[in-house]
Amino acid sequence: MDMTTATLAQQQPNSDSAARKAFYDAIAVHSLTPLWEVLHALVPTSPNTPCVPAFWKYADVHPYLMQSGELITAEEAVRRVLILENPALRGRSCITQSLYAGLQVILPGEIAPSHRHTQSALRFVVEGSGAYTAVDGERTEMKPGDFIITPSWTWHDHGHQGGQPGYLDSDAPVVWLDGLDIPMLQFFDAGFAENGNAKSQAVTKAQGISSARYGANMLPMRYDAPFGQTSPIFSYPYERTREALHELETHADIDAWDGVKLRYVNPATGGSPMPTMATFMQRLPAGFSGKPYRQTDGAVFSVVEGTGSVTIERNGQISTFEFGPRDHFVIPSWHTAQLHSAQGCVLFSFSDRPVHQALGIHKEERVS
Ligand code: GTQ
Repeated sequence: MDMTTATLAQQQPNSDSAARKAFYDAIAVHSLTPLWEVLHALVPTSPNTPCVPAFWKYADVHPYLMQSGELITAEEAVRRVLILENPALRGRSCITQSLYAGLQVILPGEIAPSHRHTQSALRFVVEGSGAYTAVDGERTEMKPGDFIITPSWTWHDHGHQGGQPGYLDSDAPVVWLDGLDIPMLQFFDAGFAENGNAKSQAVTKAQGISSARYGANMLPMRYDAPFGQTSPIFSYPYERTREALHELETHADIDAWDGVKLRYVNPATGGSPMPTMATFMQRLPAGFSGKPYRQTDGAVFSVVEGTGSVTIERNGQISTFEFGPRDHFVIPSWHTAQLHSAQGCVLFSFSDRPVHQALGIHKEERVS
């Protein structure tokens, strides 16, 4: 040991805060920063999301959706959407750190022009009839409660046929919830997009062909995975989901946390419909008082039918939202949630669970 090392080893560290501050300032010039000041925040003892629980009552949001229709056309806006922005993450266009949600409005006669992007999208139809979405040459009707997918990098446009033959009664705006993995792709810096050269893409397939080919609990003899890891079924009609949940509520055990809850699947894999987002539909029977649970995947809810309430707790902070049809709310990561319904209700939800599962970091805790 030479003298210099010996001297250094024996010295007490200079814990003077002014000395440390001077040191931090000196290293900052070299794009360096001390881990020890941020270690606890970087590696928390449990998930410590900046997101907060939030609630969007449809009666409050609806007038603004309609006003947006007076301010801008779907064509000029490209997508006329009011983003559901987490109140703790204003300016970041996201509802959780990894998910985007918004309410899109289309008026009779309008077209939201064709484009494609690497972000995956889900549509959950909130109200109205007469609209369609087109994906990869096939159109599907949008009816309330339907869950529809736009796979990554597929051309898609939306239109409202109200006023046209066969759609004379559909004179009201159609509103749906958009759920996209925008923040995730932003995080990975992996977003690409292109505009189509026609407002509406050419219809090249019969309506219902995907559902016949992939959605009848059967698959083609030589399955071709037309959308890669994404489900080949791009519309999951509410009619069938509702019927399944109703049967289960009547004839099967009710889960003490979830009521009757099913997950949507990619029929070819049994996995989630999209690689980045899982979707769920659940029915809470009348008189349901759910037990508390928490999970690492923050989840966005759209109320389909009925009424109820959700209590969300984290570190002693409690929020309670009384919900009814077309209301939306978010339960952030690792917040303890409890669902209640006196009357009975149906809830759609989506989260980034498949990503947690792919990374082996998904965690769920069900409190008895
Ligand atoms: O419908 O393609 O809410 O590209 C945000 C981005 C909807 C869409 C959104 C989009 C879309």
